[in-house]
Amino acid sequence: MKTVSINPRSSVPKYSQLREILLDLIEAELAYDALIPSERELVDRYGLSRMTVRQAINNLVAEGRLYRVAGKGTFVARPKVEMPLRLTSFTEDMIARGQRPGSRDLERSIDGASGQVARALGLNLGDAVHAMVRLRTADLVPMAIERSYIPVQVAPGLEDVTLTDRSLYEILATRFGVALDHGEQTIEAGIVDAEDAPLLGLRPGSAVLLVERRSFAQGRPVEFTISTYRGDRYQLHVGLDVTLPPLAGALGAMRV
Ligand code: 16G
Repeated sequence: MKTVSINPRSSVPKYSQLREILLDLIEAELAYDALIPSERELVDRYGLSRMTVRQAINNLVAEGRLYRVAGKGTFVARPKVEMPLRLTSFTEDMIARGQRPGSRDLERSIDGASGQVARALGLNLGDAVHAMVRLRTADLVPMAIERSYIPVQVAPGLEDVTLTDRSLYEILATRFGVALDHGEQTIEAGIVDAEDAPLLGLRPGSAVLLVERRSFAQGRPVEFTISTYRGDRYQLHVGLDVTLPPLAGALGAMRV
């Protein structure tokens, strides 16, 4: 049921009730980048304190549903991007969404594999790997930071190839003949660290999704990437199947 006014007797905190009202307003009436009513208007309209109104708005900003522009007000954010659950590249994914993919090299080097990297790529400790830290953008908006490791043996000379606004997967395929055919990914919640926050345009302590991906070519692990995705811009969506109880058939047969 739609909440249209604040119920002072409800066990639901008032800021949560206002959050629901604002979400309804966003979904029913407001387009992306539309200005929402000011704090003052919301205080007057719903008979709430300024603190309560601010808390509701702060929560929606933290969730990525609203964004603030200093001196202008609070606006409706674009819908979140669904994180692909396929072995797709950032470039392909953004192009499929009609957005312009971008990539900026933050660091490039050849390093000795650390324990974690060596385990992920099936290498010995200290084996040479290309280490790349890239800021990924969509329509110039920062979306993710990717820290990727590729065995030097897999792509000798990759250090001389610029990755600015280019696709690593495409370069691996076209220049090094590496066709990725399998991948695995772990996704967990995290908090952005002080180094990544300004690059992603986030406040320190904001939520992020930490994604670890290993991708393989003909059974061999060729890429290990740890990505930090903005929690306010990404969400996950998965289809769910029903698991039929394994004994259902047998029980049915017994009843006959
Ligand atoms: C995706 C992958 C990342 C890969 C990159 C290649 C996730 C979580 N990560 O962002 O592992 O390195 O694509 O993209 O999806 P590119 O070919 O555009 O450089």
